[in-house]
Amino acid sequence: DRPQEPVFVSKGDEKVVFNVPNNYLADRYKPIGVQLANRFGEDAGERVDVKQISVPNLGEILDLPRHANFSLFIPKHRRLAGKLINIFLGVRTVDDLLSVAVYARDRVNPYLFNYALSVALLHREDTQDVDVPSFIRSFPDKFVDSAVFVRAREEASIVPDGSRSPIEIPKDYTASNLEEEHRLAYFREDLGINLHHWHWHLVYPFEGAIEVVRKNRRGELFYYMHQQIIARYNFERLCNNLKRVNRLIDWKAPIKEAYFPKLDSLVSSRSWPSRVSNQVMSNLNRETDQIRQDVDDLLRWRDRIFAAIHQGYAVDESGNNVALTEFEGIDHLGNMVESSILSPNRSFYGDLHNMGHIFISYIHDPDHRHLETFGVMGDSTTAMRDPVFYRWHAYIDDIFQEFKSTLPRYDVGQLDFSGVEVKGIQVQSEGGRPNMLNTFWQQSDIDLSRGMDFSPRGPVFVRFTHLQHQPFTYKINIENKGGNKMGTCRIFLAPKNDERGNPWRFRDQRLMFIELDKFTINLKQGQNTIQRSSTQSAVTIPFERTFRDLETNRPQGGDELAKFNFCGCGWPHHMLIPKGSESGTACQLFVMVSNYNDDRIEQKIEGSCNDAFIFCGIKDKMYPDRRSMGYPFDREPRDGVNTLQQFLTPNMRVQDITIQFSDRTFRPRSTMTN
Ligand code: CUO
Repeated sequence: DRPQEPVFVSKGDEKVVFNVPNNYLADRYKPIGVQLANRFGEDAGERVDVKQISVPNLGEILDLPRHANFSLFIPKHRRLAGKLINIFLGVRTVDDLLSVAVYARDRVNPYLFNYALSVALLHREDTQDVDVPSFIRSFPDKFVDSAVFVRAREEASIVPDGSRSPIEIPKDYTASNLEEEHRLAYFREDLGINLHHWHWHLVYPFEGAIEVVRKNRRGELFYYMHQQIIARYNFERLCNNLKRVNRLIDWKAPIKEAYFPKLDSLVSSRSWPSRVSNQVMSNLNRETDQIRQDVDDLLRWRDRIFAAIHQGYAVDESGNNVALTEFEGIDHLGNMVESSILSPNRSFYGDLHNMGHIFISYIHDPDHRHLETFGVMGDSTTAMRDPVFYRWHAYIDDIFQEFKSTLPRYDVGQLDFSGVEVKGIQVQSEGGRPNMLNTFWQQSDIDLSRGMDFSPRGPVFVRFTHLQHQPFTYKINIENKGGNKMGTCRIFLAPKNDERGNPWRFRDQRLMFIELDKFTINLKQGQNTIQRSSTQSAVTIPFERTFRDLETNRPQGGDELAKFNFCGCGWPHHMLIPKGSESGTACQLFVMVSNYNDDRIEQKIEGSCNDAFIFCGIKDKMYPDRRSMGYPFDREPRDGVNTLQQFLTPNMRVQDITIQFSDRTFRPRSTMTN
C-alpha cells in the first residue's frame, strides 16, 4: 500500500533573447552591445524585438543598489516599489510594458524589479495571459540551504545535461535536536508554505495604488489567514510535544528563540543575518533605510488600537468615528493593525505589525553600524522560517481575539440549520483504517537552474524532503427533514487534548481549529451521503501548482492563463494535515452544515481560480462566504458552553480521529521529465 506520489514535470528552458535598442544598455555595456548580442543570441530559441520608446525616468527607484536586499516592510522600499509599479501600470500597451521592463531590468534592484513587475502583470487588464516564472525558480536562494548552490554549480559545470543527479537538501540543516524549536523546522522551512506566504502578500499588498490594495475583505483576510497559520503551527507543536507558542508580548525583554537561516543571497553574495539567543529589540536609527523608530512607538500604537477596540470605534484623520461593527469591524481592524493604506488613520494607529517585523529583523544591527541588512523576518518570502514569526503573529492574533471577544455570541439560531442533522462522519485514507489519517515524509525534485546564473545551462534539480499525507475521503451522512435545500459544509480539525493531555475548554479549543475544507452541497429530503476527497480542499492548491512555472503545465485557454499569479496563492496541499505522531495523535474532526441562504454571495465564480479561496479569496471577486471568516469558531461561545460537545447544534457533529505518522521517507518515483 505504497502512497501515491506526485510526479514533478518540468520542461527544459528554451532561451529567449531580446533585441534591445542600443541606448537601453547600461553605459558600461554600450560599447560592446554587438558582441553581447552575438554571444547571447547564439543558441537562442526565440528572438524578441524590443520596441524603442522614450525611456522612463527611474529617479529615486535607482537609490536601492542592485546588490542590496529588498523588503516590503521597509517604508522606503515600499515607496520605490509603488513608483515602479505605477510606471509599469501606466504604459499604454503590452509592447510598451515590455520595453520599459527591459530598460528597467538591467538598472533596478532585481528583487524590487521582480516584485513590481509581478504586481503589474497581476493587475493590468492586458497582461492576464503573460507568463511569470515561479518565484522559487527566480530566487531559489530565498528558499533553500546555501550549500546547495556550490554543489549545483559543480554539478552544472562538470556533468552534462541529461546525466545530472538531483542535489539533496538535507531535511535538517538549520539546527540540531539540541534546540527544541528545531522540531518544527519541517513546517517553518517548508518551501510550499513560504511560497504561499509570499504569494499571499503579493496578491494583497498593503500599499500602492488604491485599486490594487482595495480588495474585498482584505483586512479580515489578513487576520484570518494569519490566525490559521498560528492555529496550524500550534497544532504541529502539540504533535511534537511542544506547548502552544508564547505571544511576543514584552518588547523590551530578551527573545529566547535564536535563528540561523543558512541562506545566502545570490544577488548580494552575503549571508542572511542570524539572531543569537536573548537578543533585545532596540530603537532603530538607520539612515540608509530612512528608518527612525522607537520601541515606544509600538507601545503607543498598541494602546491606541486597544482603546479603539474597547470604545467600539476608530477615529479617522478628519476626526470622524469609524464604527468597529459586528461584521465589518474586523476588516477595519485588520487594515489598522497590519497596517495597510486602508487603515482608518495610519498616522494615529501606526504600523504595528509591519514595524514589528522590522524591529525584529534589525535586532542585530539597529543603527547600521555593522552595515548589515535585515534578517529573515524582514521579508515575506523568508519570515515564516523563523520561530519568532509565530510569537509575533500570536501577539497580533491576540489583538484580533480581543476584538472578537467584544462581539455578541452566536446564539443557537445563528448556528442551527433547522431540519438538518449530521448523523455520521467517517474519514477513509486510501488503503488505511477508518478514521485514521496517515502522514510520512516524501521527497520531491524541483529544477532551480533558472535562478542560478552560471553556464552551461540546463536543468539542475534539487531534491527536498517534505511532509505528506495519504489522500483520504470524507463520508458525511446528513438527514434532511424538510424539502430540497442547499447547505454549506464546513470542515475543521483540532487536537483532542491540550498540552497536558487534558480535554480542552471550548474557549481555548476554538482557537485550535484549522479549517480543512468548505463547499456547497445540495440536500434532498431524507438521507443524504456526501463524499468529498481531501484533494478537493478549498484551503490548498496542488503540489504542482505551488512549484510550477507557468510555462510548464500551462493550462489551455486564455481565461486559464489569467490565473497564474493569483492561483499560486494557496496553502500547499502536502501540508493540509498536521504531522501527528508515531504513537498517534488524537484529534477531533468537526463538520457543520450551515444554511446556504445565510452564506451565499451572488456572483459568478466559474473558472476564476477559486480552489483555494479560504485563505486567498477569489481574484477580482467578493469573498465567497457571507459569514465572518472562521465561523462558527470566530467568537466566544454563548453562555453555558464550556466544551465542544455543549457547543454543538444538530447540524454539527464531531468525530474522533487519529493522525498516525510513520517515520519513513518515500523517494520520488520519477524525478525529471524534459
Ligand atoms: Cu504575513 Cu507578518 O504578515 O507576515
